[in-house]
Amino acid sequence: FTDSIKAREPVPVQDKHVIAQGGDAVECNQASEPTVQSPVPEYSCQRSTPLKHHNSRFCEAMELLQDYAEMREGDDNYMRALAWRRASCVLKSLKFPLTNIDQLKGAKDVGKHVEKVLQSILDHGTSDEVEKVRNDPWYKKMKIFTKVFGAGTKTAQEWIEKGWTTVDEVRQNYTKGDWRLRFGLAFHEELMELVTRLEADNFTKFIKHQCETILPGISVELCGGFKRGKTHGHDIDLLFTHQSTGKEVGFLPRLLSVLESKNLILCGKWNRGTYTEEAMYSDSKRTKNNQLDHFEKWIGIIKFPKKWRKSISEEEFFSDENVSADLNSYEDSEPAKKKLKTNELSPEDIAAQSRSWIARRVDLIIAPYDQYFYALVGWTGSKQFNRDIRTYAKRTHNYAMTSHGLYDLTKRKSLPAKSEKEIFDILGVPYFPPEERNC
Ligand code: DCT
Ligand code: MG
Repeated sequence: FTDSIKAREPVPVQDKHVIAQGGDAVECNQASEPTVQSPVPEYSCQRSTPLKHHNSRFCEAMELLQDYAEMREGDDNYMRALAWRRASCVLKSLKFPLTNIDQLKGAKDVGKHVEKVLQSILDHGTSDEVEKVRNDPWYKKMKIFTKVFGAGTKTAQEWIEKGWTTVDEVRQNYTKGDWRLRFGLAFHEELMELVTRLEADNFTKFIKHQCETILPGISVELCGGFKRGKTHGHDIDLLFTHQSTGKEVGFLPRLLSVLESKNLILCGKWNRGTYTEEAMYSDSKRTKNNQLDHFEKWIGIIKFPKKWRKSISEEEFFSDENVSADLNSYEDSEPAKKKLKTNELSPEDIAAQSRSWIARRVDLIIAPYDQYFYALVGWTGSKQFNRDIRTYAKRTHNYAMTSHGLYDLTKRKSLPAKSEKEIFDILGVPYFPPEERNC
């Protein structure tokens, strides 16, 4: 089955001078430059935000300031980061390139500080504030270190305090860390190479094929940035469900053992689902073990045979022998095989081997069908879209929204949905397809 949603019908052009889409509007008369029509819908989830837009240079600058604020501790910085992101989202949803600050009159989330930065970029092509951050040695190091799989801002800060400036230096000196960091450091360069859409499609196809024997009827959906139309991403997010709620129980361990038997798993962690009724209304806060939600999931690194980088014929693709043959060429090499079995081979040793695969970050998430469409919205993102639609739900309706569902906090009841469109309808938000949720 598929999520049977048709793309939102384009809003007809009401007047040759006004282009309106999903509540966001641009006044565009011949005599003057276009301006946003007031009021701009307050929440980014009420506006269409395409991947390609007209204001990249402004958004890049504001998101750099957001990034910088996010790396620094404290509530003030958290709020600052959010403010830069919100302003950037407004610019992303404009249907015209900004050429004059007055065009933003009436736009929400564009305060004096934002205006100052934008004005500077309009006047000089750059902003001193942005360039100062861009060249800040601390920021540069944080930027490098927080890209390592498993390293958050705290770990990155710790490495900077040790005086390390490159990932190589960390690799040579850092002996602590969980499995994520050990593999993240060893395979850093490879994991920094973005996953292509073709690789993501090939992997999805491969998984779907395995599912046919493991659990017929299970649905597999490629989510995250790829679902929003991105051609590259830092990982692959696959969401699974089964229309008969309950059938999905026990599926993930079976899929993992198939992947294991084909020697496709480099490392990873399986997390049991921790969902309880209470999680439904306990807002969108992170779970105890710092997970985004309570779904059963596997987070890890898969060994992608290099041939998955290209288009592959059906026959070649689904021949199991081909997948294992590729990997066996590595596994058979002695003493690697023996060492692997006895766990003597370190992540660094594995990375240094000549191999026919590359490391790719993969998340596998299981959603029971009665929570599925909320999970689909959540795992499609973007992160900011989720933030905004959840804030909107709370402030406008007193609903708690998570990837598990929508809960009416006043009436104390949950609001189930049978499609993504229904979720938007319940909330009174115009339906935007994933490609327009790139805020
Ligand atoms: N998500 C979220 N909050 C976060 C992180 C993620 O709501 N803090 C949601 C939104 C997208 C989805 O989970 C997948 O997350 P990522 O893979 O981190 O993001 P992405 O949009 O898929 O980006 P990329 O293409 O780089 O993987
Ligand atoms: Mg992703």
